Amino acid sequence: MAKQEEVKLLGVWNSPFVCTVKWALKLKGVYYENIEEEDLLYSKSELLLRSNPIYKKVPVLLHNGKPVIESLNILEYIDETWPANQMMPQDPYERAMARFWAKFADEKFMTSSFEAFAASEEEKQKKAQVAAVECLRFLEEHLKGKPFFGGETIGYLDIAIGWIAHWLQVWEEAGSMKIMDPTKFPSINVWMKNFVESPVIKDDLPLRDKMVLVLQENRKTLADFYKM
Ligand SMILES: N[C@@H](CCC(=O)N[C@@H](CS)C(=O)NCC(=O)O)C(=O)O
Repeated sequence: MAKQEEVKLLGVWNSPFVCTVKWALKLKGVYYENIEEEDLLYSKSELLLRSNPIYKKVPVLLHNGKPVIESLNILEYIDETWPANQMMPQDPYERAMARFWAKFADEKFMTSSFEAFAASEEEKQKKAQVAAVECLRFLEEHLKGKPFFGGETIGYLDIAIGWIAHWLQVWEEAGSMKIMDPTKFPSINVWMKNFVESPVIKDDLPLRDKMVLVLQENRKTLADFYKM
């Protein structure tokens, strides 16, 4: 990285979206300054409001002062800006597919699995749990016994949906429910282990027990905030 470059990451310690960006920067060997929001749900910093006035969400990557927002978009920006350890597949069809699965996991799987933890009513929780299991079935089919979605090594899709390997268990525990069944999803099960044990990932995983505790304490607040 050229000396004059300045890279800052605005985030919070327990955000799956923020961690995907941390993993990508680590994979690329990019040094960055980590800046944490203190109370994201109730009071956002001036820097966040200025950098992401539309969504007011983290992560925000500040590259030489210029903000890049939306985690999947940030991952692609990182891949194009620092070409070492290419994350995106070279083939245009494979790239389109990787983007598709990343969006699917974000929009369908994350929403349903988080709702299965947080939803205020039991019926809503159960419905979300069924929807989440269905998503996992599709991901299992897509992975088909490969060590990583990127093939033999971690790629864009692994990073983009890597939160599954760590956060899903946290939501299951905090919500006293189960989505992941290793006997039904053996490839995903192996991938989860491969992913969290990988040298690029393992040092940038928020503490599991701390996350469970925080989620249990704030379940109602989160359900209200996300209108679940
Ligand atoms: N689609 C966004 C989602 C980011 C997101 O939801 N971030 C959460 C933290 S995990 C946030 O900033 N929440 C504050 C809010 O919703 O006001 C992305 O991929 O970057």
